[in-house]
Amino acid sequence: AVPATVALFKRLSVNDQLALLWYAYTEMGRSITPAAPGAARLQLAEGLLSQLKNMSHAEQLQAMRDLAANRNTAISRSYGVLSTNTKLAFWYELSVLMEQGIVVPMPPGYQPSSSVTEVLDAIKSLDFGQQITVLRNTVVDMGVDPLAD
Ligand code: 45D
Repeated sequence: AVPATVALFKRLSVNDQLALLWYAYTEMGRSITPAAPGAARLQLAEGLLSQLKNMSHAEQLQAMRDLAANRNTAISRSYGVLSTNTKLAFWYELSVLMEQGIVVPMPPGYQPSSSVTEVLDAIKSLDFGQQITVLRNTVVDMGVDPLAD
């Protein structure tokens, strides 16, 4: 079930991937919070997060699209060196910053596409541990590995 769900995610467009992560966060946020000792891990992503915080909303959105699309940018390369859990903690923190209006918020009244709803439903049908595994497998392949040739 996990590989099939990850495959569904990877077939989504870049916008839909971002939207999916957002809805996963809003639905799972409460259960994730206690499980996210992200604070310690986030120090490793601090430079990356402060660069994003200093961008305009349009630039932040572009940077997130670039991550999802594996576009080779400075941000994507900095992301690429993070560990998998730090990548998750980084996305989690971006969601929190979106709620605070520091990072570009979801457009008001945004309606997820049917593909997003489909992947979200597939994730919801999994148990919590599997949900985390799906999320790990989606964010781990984002960005660019600067050590790959
Ligand atoms: O205008 O360290 C669209 C554990 C449309 C434990 C858009 C853990 C157009 C160890 C593109 C949609 C494994 C539990 C705009 C950690 C438009 C540990 C924008 C786990 C504006 C950390 C969309 C942590 C945007 C976990 C900007 C499970 C969307 C963390 C952005 C999970 C979406 C984190 C974002 C999740 C989603 C984070 C930022 C699910 C982030 C999701």
